[in-house]
Amino acid sequence: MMKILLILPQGAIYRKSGSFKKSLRYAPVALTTLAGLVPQELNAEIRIVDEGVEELDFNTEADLVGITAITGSAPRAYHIAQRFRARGVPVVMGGVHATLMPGEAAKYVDTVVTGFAEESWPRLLRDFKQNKMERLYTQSPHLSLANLPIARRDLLKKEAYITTNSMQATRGCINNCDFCVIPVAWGRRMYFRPVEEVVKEAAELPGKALLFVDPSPIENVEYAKSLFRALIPLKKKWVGLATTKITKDPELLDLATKSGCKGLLIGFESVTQETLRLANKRFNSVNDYSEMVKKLHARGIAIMGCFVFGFDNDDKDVFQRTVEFVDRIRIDLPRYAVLTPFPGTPLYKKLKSEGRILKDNRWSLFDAQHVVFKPAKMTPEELQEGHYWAWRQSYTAGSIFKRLAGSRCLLQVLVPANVGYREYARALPGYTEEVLTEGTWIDVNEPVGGLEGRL
Ligand code: B12
Ligand code: SF4
Repeated sequence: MMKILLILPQGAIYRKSGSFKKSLRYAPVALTTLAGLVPQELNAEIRIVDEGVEELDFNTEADLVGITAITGSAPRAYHIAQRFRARGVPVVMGGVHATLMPGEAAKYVDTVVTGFAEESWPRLLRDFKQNKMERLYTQSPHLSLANLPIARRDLLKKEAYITTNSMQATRGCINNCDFCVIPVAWGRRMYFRPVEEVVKEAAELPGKALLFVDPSPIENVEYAKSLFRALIPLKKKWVGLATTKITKDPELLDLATKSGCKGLLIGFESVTQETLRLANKRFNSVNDYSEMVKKLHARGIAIMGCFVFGFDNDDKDVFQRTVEFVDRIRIDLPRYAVLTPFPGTPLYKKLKSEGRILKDNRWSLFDAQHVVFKPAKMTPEELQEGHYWAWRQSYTAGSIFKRLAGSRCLLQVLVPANVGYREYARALPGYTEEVLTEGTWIDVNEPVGGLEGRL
């Protein structure tokens, strides 16, 4: 019987021993999806290890290892690959970082898979069985998300997550925000699962809660409306991600509410309109933010609001202005990121051409919590300290109380989540470069190209 070991490596902050607690953690989707895609005829034994909730045993028996990685966890992925390959176990890597940097990944693993793998992964496994696995598998030009097998949630440590009912209806995004990886890695287009298949899967999941990991299913309004309409009879409650556009279409918002939407992760990004223009996120309107939040709260929808620090327009006042704004408009769960030039993005190209990337290739630091470039209107240290300050300030008891008292949405989830982020905020400064790079491996002296590093 073929033994397949699928691994989700985590950076130090998010590892089991780190500061990202269960109250913030829901089940990951990539590996359960890949496990579901393993062809039946291979009769394989599959194990999933998420380093966020368990320790990886490097001696685990396996015929083939599959690793997924985002940029911040790529060095950890390479380290893990090196350990298994030293034992003679072949390693395959896929996911966003391998898609952005296939040439780099190929130096550390046997096979690289780029793009969405619904067609290529089963093909790879059949090739492996016949001893003819290739070095690179790319996304099929005819990729379809119809008739897909159901994700193997049964392989997860169920008790380690707030919910294992994570799922998806769409992939990709049509927008083109300057700092975002999604349009670069997967193209500016969306892929859709047939609505009836999504609803069937949702109906069969246990309990009332659902979590959609789609970057923004509402970018195709007609698809989103038909999905929401079809979800209404299930009487489930769901949280997901969406752009600010969701509040601009009253029918869409009403349908989302009726379908059981209880929480949305929204990228507000900045409280300055000019910054949004520079970041190519013009559809966000700062003047509307307060009204938007009121509209969502009035429908019982809580908001995880994401903000980014370090844009060229940001000066040292940006932290205080943002924190005050977040308190004033009552964002239920604020999340701050440091602007990060992920490889391949327009932002990366701009900063690289200006000689402003300070930590190129030090991917462990590319976790959106650490400064890896030279900001325009402050020093890197001021940006890092201001970022830590904003996290701490937004998660003081006073701020949590003010925000939640003003919102009163989904309190059974948001009180523990706020407490979880309070701990996370306090722990963040402890994750220094030394801590983050420990247990990871990448030969930083070796010059690694950007997208030109493709195979
Ligand atoms: C949901 C999500 C989250 C959730 C994760 C919840 C969870 N439990 O899954 C939360 C909100 C917690 C989160 C956090 C973060 N996230 Co996030 N997240 C996403 C999002 C929107 C969806 C991920 C997903 O599940 N997709 C569905 C699966 C099925 O798709 P997939 O992973 O791409 O897998 C497919 C293929 O890539 C391929 N594949 C993947 N792995 C492998 C492995 C093998 C062996 C093979 C063969 C194939 C393969 O096959 C799959 C099927 O086709 C993505 C955007 C995106 N569209 O991917 C961002 C994204 C991955 N996140 C991103 C970032 C930056 C972060 C944070 C660092 C943000 C922050 N500010 O702190 C943190 C890091 C957390 C951590 N643990 O390290 C970036 C990564 C960029 C980069 N280059 O690193 C992305 C791309 C968003 C973006 N716009 O830039 N995230
Ligand atoms: S709207 Fe969100 S997912 Fe789409 S490109 Fe912009 S940041 Fe990325």
